[in-house]
Amino acid sequence: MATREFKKAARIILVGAPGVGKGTQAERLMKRYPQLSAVSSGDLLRQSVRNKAPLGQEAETFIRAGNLVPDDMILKLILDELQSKRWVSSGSSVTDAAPAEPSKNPSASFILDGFPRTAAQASRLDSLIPINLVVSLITPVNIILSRIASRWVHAPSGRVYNTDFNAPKHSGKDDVTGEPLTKRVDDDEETWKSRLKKFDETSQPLLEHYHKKGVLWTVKGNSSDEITPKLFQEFETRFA
Ligand code: G5P
Ligand code: MG
Repeated sequence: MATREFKKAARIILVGAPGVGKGTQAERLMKRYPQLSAVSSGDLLRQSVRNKAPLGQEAETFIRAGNLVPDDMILKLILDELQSKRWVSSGSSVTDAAPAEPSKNPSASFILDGFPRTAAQASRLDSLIPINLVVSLITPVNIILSRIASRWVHAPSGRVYNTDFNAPKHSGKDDVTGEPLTKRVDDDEETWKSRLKKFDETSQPLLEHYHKKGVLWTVKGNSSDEITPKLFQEFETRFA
């Protein structure tokens, strides 16, 4: 795939139901636009669980139950990550009244996958850095459900596979490291339904928050392959 360059800094959030393809689209966008990097709040949490960090141990109960982890917990994790990537300055806190002027340099472009998840988290993020595009990804839930049982992940990197859609080159093995693939603890049908219920409860106020700011854009499709070209087209218009 040919790569493309941004002319403006893109600060993007991906919002969508569990399994809609946020991680899949983030990966495709990073391949097309090498200036982009992505942070997935779910990957950060799972890494913290794997490392047996105190925050991860607390978060695990919420993740296993398909609930959202408390705002303070996720905000601390995200703030640390944004600061370590220098996307926000190290002096920033989530209580700052107004964010510092963000870099206009296209190399300061990023995607947040799965954060913020609630209007309260969005307000806290506003106090750190202004987002200039919120992508709401929509696929019918009956289509998404069929994907969940076929998902396999390489836990250390967060790379995602699917035995029907994006199979690894060698069955059960990560393409890059050859290490074994595993299932996510929250990928059984019951837990997925709880995650979906949470999404239904929290996403409308979240999207409304960004609609009011004029940065919300919605894209629909029955598959990731249908959505990707629409995303690329929109990114061309806005940032390239
Ligand atoms: P996560 O990790 O953010 P979810 O539930 O939001 O989890 P998830 O499951 O990671 O989202 P996704 O990234 O939207 O889904 O989807 P994906 O991985 O790209 O695609 C799903 C599968 O379908 C893959 O196997 C992929 O290959 C396949 N696929 C993609 N497209 C297609 C297609 O077109 N066709 C087919 N057949 N297959 C396809 O959050 C996890 C937990 O962390 C906590 C919560 O507890 C949450 O439940 N958390 C937070 N808590 C509070 N606040 C936050 N901000 C939090 N963020 C995370
Ligand atoms: Mg994901």
